[in-house]
Amino acid sequence: MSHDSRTALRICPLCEATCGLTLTIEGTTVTGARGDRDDVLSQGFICPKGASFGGLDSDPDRLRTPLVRTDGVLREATWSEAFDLIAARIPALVQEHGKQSVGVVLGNPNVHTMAGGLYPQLLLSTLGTRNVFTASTLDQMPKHVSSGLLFGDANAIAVPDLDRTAHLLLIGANPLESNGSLCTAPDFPGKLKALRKRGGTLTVIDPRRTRTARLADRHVAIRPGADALLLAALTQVLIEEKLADPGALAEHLDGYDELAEAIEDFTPEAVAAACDIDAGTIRTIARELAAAPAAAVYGRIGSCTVEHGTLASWLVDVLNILTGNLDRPGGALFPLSATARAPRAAAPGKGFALGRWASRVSGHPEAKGELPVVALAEEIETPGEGRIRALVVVAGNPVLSAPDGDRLDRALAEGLDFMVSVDPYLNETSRHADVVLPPPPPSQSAHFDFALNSLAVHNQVRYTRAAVPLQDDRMAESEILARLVLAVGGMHGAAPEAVDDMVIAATLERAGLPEEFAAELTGRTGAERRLDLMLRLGPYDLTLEGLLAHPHGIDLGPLKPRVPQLLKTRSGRIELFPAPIAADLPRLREALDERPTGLVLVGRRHLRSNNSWMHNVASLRGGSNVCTLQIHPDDAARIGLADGATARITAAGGEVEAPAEITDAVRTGVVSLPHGWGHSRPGTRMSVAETGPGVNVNQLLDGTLLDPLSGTAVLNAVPVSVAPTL
Ligand SMILES: Nc1nc2c(c(=O)[nH]1)N[C@H]1C(S)=C(S)[C@@H](COP(=O)(O)OP(=O)(O)OC[C@H]3O[C@@H](n4cnc5c(=O)[nH]c(N)nc54)[C@H](O)[C@@H]3O)O[C@H]1N2
Ligand SMILES: Nc1nc2c(c(=O)[nH]1)N[C@H]1C(S)=C(S)[C@@H](COP(=O)(O)OP(=O)(O)OC[C@H]3O[C@@H](n4cnc5c(=O)[nH]c(N)nc54)[C@H](O)[C@@H]3O)O[C@H]1N2
Ligand code: SF4
Ligand SMILES: [Mo]
Repeated sequence: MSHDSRTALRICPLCEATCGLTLTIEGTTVTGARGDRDDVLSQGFICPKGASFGGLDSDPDRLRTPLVRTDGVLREATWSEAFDLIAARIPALVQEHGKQSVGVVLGNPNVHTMAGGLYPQLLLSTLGTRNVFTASTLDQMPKHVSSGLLFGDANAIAVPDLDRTAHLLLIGANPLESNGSLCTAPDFPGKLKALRKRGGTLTVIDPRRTRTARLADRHVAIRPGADALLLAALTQVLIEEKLADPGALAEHLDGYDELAEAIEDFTPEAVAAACDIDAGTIRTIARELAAAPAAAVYGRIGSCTVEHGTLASWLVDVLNILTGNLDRPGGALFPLSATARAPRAAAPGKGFALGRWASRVSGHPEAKGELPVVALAEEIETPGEGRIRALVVVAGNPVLSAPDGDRLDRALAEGLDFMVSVDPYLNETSRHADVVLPPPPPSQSAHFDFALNSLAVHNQVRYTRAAVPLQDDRMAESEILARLVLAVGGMHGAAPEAVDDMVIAATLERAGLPEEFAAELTGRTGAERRLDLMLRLGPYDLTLEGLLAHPHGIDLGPLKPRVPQLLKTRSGRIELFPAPIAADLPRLREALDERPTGLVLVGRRHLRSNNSWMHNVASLRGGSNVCTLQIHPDDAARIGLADGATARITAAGGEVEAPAEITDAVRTGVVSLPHGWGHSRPGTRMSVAETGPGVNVNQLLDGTLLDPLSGTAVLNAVPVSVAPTL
């Protein structure tokens, strides 16, 4: 370390684990990162991505200034030029073509930034558009829908109590690579090992023998897309064999008899062939689940981004409920974050409605106020009233992350009058923008996990201020988004704090508190003052000052039962068998007889990669982090494909070529490609990523396959054909 080096704490924003990092800083550059041993949640854990924080932070390809398109070319511009242009264009478009003419895309990193937790909702309410698309319909929307229907609250998501459970049934998740999702748990691998060590059991359902599966007592290589059938059969066994015992939840349940009747025919024998799992194994899994002193069923990407994603997500909770494990220590519990509204008395709520409106072109029902991302391109391309003419993208790269990127790419290039991207990189999506607004690197940003704290396996709260002062030419992302709200809303030129003051005033009014309360809030920025208010109104009576006094965070204790206070259904009860689910069940019954005749595609994640935007960090590249087609030796032999040879993969949306990686880690009948690759489009500035671009797996999808209840794209269990290239 040189004489001027120092350390600073920073919560890692690179995945859902939210590890506390201790950064080494020389001058204004982050030169190292290690796990913060005193962090109340992560206790020193770090992964290779967190360790590469410095490289990612100081990536020379990060944009330093806004870009503004003049004469067709994106050029560096000042912040005022950028916002002046937005203020000149968007309100005028809305004036002429109406509110629906502006679409909004919110990408995944919004859950990893403080700004993303505070401003997008205001952007949407200011614009008043229904053309809202987020990464959720490429991801967890099925879980929101099933939670909305079961509990009346789309954000009431139970997480497995990893530290106390005795039995974990893990479906379509690979936390050894992903570090966990909808389950914030630093050192997920360590927690799985600890579960085994204390005598607990781990069962993994995955068509691939992943690193997670290799840790398990039992790995079941299910046929992709069949999880809802498996879960229905597990439920059927619990009911038929009288193993169901919801325990304390019994008095809060509605619909048990209807459920029992509806799934009667999903017996292990009936689903076995479709799942390619023998009926005896299914019965054993169900019995073990029921017999465990405490157990949790947990499903993730492989159970969500499939044709029956909502049914599978619902059945995960049904199993937790029927075994008495929902809302019980050691089972699956609802976290209570420090910025959540303080719990209210148990009472009926407003319930959760689906399909309150529909997309203009294909009539896809909304879910949670969103339309499916797969509908974005057609909403830009198809003429008529309500066509999207301007697009605001915040932290999203749908050209790579959503199905049929080529089509979306063309729509963005040819179909828009105006586009704004808030993004640190000039990438496959932002290259189409007329204005790119780059947030500062993470070291120059404060961090608070508004979303992920409500998914954490242990209640806690942490806040880290910027580790490095904001450079002169930079603008904090909170300020960028506040100014964006003002510019699109016809209030350009007002102070960005005005946005925060409005929110604070509205929040105080709702809480029945006097306006003057605002004067008591502390914080250096509007965002901090809002955090302070949320902490004060939250369930733990905290303040920003109090939190700042605990730089490694405050431990708020293990998860506790929250039913019935948490329920917001109209009945005030858990709706075990909601009508939209009942209406979708016949589709699952049809799947009993379906058998794929050819190969199906599934995805995979690599520890040292993250969706589409981390391939530009040289130190994270290489090794197993490559875009190869994994294929079983038997399938490869049948096709005549040699290891390392180029495979051509063809499907409804197009074709791509990738090197074959022959491995029996994928089951027969299944091939796997990772997503987020395909960095070969011109006009981007990702100089490292483009040296080994890989291919875009999502080009194989045409966007027609989706889970109808949630609008979530089918990204797994997609029929493909594979051949060697000549
Ligand atoms: N085939 C297939 N496709 C998938 C998936 C899959 O499993 N298989 N997974 C899906 C899932 S789960 C998800 S969540 C989506 C993700 O879909 P997206 O959110 O569209 O994709 P990301 O690659 O996460 O892109 C995030 C963008 O945010 C930018 N960014 C990074 N940090 C910041 C920041 O601090 N502020 C701002 N404003 N921008 C930032 C990046 O440069 C990038 O442009 O992809 C989905 N696509
Ligand atoms: N290193 C890294 N970490 C990440 C990300 C990343 O890109 N890289 N992305 C982040 C994001 S946005 C998310 S949403 C999370 C996702 O977190 P996870 O859900 O843990 O992500 P995956 O590693 O994609 O695991 C999905 C698993 O499902 C399996 N699968 C595919 N189809 C099926 C099926 O039909 N049935 C079953 N049972 N299994 C199936 C796949 O083989 C794969 O092993 O990870 C987050 N963390
Ligand atoms: S596990 Fe996730 S949060 Fe923790 S260091 Fe790695 S990338 Fe960061
Ligand atoms: Mo995701």
